[in-house]
Amino acid sequence: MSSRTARGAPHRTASATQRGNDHDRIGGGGKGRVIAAHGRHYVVQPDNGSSLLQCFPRGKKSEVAVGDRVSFEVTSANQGVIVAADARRNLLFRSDQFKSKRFAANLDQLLIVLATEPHFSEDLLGRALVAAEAHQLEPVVLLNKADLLTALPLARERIASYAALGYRIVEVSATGAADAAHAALAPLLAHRATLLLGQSGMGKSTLVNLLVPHANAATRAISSALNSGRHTTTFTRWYALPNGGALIDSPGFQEFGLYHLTEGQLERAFPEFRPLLGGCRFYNCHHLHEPGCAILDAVAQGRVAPARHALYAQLLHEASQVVR
Ligand SMILES: Nc1nc2c(ncn2[C@@H]2O[C@H](COP(=O)(O)OP(=O)(O)OP(=O)(O)O)[C@@H](O)[C@H]2O)c(=O)[nH]1
Ligand SMILES: [Mg+2]
Ligand SMILES: [Zn+2]
Repeated sequence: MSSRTARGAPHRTASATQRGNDHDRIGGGGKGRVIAAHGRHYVVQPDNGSSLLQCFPRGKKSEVAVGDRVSFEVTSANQGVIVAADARRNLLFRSDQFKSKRFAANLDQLLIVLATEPHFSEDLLGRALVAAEAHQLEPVVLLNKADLLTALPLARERIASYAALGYRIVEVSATGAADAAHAALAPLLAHRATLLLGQSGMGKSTLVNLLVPHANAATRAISSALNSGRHTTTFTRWYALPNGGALIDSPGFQEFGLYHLTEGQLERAFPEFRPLLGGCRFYNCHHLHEPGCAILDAVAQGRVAPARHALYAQLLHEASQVVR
């Protein structure tokens, strides 16, 4: 632990700052959590309950993510510098050939938010599930807006195959049956850090407002959001849950590159492939065109869905575009 506050930085404990008001703490320091990030500008919530700090990282080592635990020094009433970041348990990010984008760190669970309307992308659902598997996060698929009855049967039908793969599916209506949605979700979220992930307009921020008192996250009707050409939520934000745990809201996404995953990680991220791995004729089988491939056989026999194999092949193709 002490190594994390090294680099010769003066470091006072949180309890030392707790005694004074916000102005007295200038020059002091403490530990806290990064709850929002806008470029190199971070919002840190101090552990001792004092007010939020607008922080920059010290120096150039700015690889800080929402969810990171950090040590800070206070420079003015509501500003500070991040002097060190603790090692993180995990970091969820997406990537393509050119760049990577961090979602959040220190997560336990991924709540993949779908809705009856607007139509959700099955490609993005598949990618989010692969990301959860590869980053060892517990995935939960949430179908929101179950009150929109005309669209409900089709949405259920499109999700059914994921339940058959063993994924947990929860159906709620955040606005139409708010109490029931709260009752279904609160036990699932307690004592865990859960990232809400999904396309724009699925209801992520509406769920945050349901589950986090005083969150006041902006939400917007889809039509006006689409007309403006922007997502309602524009940055990732970490909210502490009243009974322990945290809920992390994120902007809707339209693409989910997983260029950073290796072939080995990819094949193991498909739970229906796992019992078949090792059954291929060639030990280094890519499961694309090889004779005697256990996975291609399973596709041919209808035991693995062609769309799932196609997603695997596409992700492998994308990952091979990167210079390793
Ligand atoms: N009918 C219905 N509408 C809902 C439900 N949940 C959310 N909505 C509406 O869906 C719209 C979009 O909700 P948001 O919470 O802003 O969606 P979001 O996923 O946060 O969107 P981005 O921030 O753009 O990613 C709002 O008008 C909500 O009121 C629901 O259960 N039923
Ligand atoms: Mg939102
Ligand atoms: Zn194979």
